[in-house]
Amino acid sequence: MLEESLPVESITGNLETRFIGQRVIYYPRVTSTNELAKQEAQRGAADGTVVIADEQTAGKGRLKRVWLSPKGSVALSIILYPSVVYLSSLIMVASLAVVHSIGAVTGLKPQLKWPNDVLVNGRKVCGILIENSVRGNIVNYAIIGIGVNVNLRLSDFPEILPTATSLSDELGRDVLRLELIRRLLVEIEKLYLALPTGGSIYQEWRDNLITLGKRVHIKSGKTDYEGIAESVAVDGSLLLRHPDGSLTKIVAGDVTLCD
Ligand code: BT5
Repeated sequence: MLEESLPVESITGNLETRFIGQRVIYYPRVTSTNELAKQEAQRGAADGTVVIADEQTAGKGRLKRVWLSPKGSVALSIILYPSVVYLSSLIMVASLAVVHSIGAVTGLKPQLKWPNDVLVNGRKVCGILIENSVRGNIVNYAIIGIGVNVNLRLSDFPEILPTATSLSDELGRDVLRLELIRRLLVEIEKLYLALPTGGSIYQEWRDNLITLGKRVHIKSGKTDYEGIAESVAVDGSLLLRHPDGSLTKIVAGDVTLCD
């Protein structure tokens, strides 16, 4: 397998960003990069600090689910201190940056599944977990956690085999993680810095969602919904049209496509 480790200088050296990834904290093996990033943020880490690991032993998904990230994955977390008005856009920033960078590095054409999955050929190749600490209107910190299945043989992981894929499985060859990581950091910064200009990121995110226009089943908390995923709002929530014509705004949930 390519690249057993990721020396910090190989990530930061000549990285074309102003602040994201200018400081990188690397571990061969951690519990969860998001957990470590939170600790760093509480200690006042610089804006844009990245925590990255070759392997996570307790990678986290949403709702206390497990995220598998063995060697060959990319697992990284970015510490940011955004204004509260941008918090709901961070998922758009992160997911579009993943789409752009996978596309640029591999030529594959990823798609987005609301709310936080990146798919290649209908299978999950990347999960994103954003965790915020907010008091009133003050953001203490926001952590963007990104896990990408880069050089993994999915047949080694039967528990996710039916729904997941990796870049190497899709391409039939390994991918340089370093190239993907550097590109991802550049893309995230570009999209993040463009947030105050408004508009375009929401539209591009919406246009990349395979979920829209489809009949879906959504589990949100203890409630199950079924209907047509009609649109998304600028705050990232999903607008679901029910068979009786009514509309529900869903802020978070798990989507299964019915067709
Ligand atoms: C996510 O949760 O997709 C968010 C994953 C975020 C992972 C990153 S890695 C860096 C940072 N540090 C962390 O500790 N976490 C973040 P969710 O939508 O809840 O999806 C979780 C579900 O995806 C699991 O219940 C499995 O079914 C499936 N899954 C687990 N590992 C997977 C993998 N490697 N590839 C594809 N699917 C996976």
